[in-house]
Amino acid sequence: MTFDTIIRGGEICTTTLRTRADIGIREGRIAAIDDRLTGAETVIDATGHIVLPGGIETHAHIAQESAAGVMNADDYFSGSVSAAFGGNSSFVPFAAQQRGQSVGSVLDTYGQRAARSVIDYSWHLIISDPTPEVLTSGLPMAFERGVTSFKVFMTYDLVKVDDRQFLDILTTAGAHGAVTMVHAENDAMVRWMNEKLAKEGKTAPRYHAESRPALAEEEAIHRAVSLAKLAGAPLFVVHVSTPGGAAIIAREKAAGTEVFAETCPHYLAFTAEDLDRPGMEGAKFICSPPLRDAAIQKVLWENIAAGTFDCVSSDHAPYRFDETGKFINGAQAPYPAIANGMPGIGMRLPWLFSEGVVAGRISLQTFAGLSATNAARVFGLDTKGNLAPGLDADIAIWDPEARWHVTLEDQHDNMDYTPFEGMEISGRPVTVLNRGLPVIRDRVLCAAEGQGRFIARKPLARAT
Ligand code: DUC
Ligand code: ZN
Ligand code: ZN
Repeated sequence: MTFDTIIRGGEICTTTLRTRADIGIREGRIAAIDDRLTGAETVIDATGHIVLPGGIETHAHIAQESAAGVMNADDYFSGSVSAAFGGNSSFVPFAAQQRGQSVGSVLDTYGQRAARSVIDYSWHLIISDPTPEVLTSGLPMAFERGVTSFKVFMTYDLVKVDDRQFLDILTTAGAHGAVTMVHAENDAMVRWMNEKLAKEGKTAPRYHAESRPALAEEEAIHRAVSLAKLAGAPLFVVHVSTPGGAAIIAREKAAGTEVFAETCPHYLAFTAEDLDRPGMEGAKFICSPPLRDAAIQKVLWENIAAGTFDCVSSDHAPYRFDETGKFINGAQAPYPAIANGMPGIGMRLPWLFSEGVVAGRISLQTFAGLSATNAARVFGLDTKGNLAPGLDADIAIWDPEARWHVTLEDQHDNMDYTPFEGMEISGRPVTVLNRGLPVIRDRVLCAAEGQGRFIARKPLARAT
């Protein structure tokens, strides 16, 4: 046999290619892309389907304690299964340092947690305690182990770093070609708003949006970019939710600054009005930065189409609608005490395909870039994110004609709600391969627990 598997008759689409051809897979890698390949043990008929690079999810909180110490609802099994049903063949969740913890201990902890994954994985290392030891030996050691991206928070008491610490982290990261990701919101503005709203008795979920104004994000993105420029280090701004933030990214990109960014489906699919659903239902939509309004959605879409955003990421932060998650501080907790985040790892790509490609807002090629190729480039997954001979056979086969309504059961995560419930979606991944092995086939899970492998990533390829 020439190949282990042939994917036959699909329409192959990458950022640079759109053609009808077969893909031959051998020993987990793409061996050939050509017309009418023959000679394989397994043939997957992709007639009428679109064959894309397997999605790479680069913003997900899996088996992670939140900034406030609440454990996510998904472990690496349920999180990776949900990701796979959503068209992803690999993901890069976070490994979060608790203050006082060594980097080695963080990576060991997450190594044990991630051993259950059904798809390949790596981590971005969240740094909350940049001691001299962490900076001089912890981060270089992480880098040696193939963890080539770090993340910092500019807000949240238990994890935030100040500007001086941020500069130190950027400097170390930049020296190694590591990308520093940032949650950019002005901490003092948010605290000041929380106090003001509390005094006015405004503690219902709907006030969450008001408490984290666009100004807080825009100021922090501007500051983060300035710090990164001063340090000469690459920066990735996560979950951009404002036109002002997007404008800063677009301007800096045009000027040649090494800045990257993402936005997330929930900013495009929902608005602050969802926080005002009856009773405590609005708690399901509490995430930070908060949901905004329809006007910003239009601008974010324009920026997606214009290339301001390298990725559209789920920011899957699953907290159940019960006392283990959203209401860990009580069923009527004021909004700042409600667990912060929304689930969506299984919906990122189906939603983006439907509302982006099918609705005519972005091309299929742009979709390939936003779902996988750009993430692979920025985060150093050099064997993934594209369809070409020699690369890992990480492949998602989509049925572009599928029409379906979202239900919780479809998500395959460990949540008790999906914010996307009932939405009509056009297009769906049916089969996902990771290193040539089916993870889901015809929408049935066929991967064994622990089939995923750790990906030792490369540094960002930097312009000279
Ligand atoms: N930031 C994230 O990146 N995810 C969930 C909540 C948050 O504040
Ligand atoms: Zn964040
Ligand atoms: Zn997040």
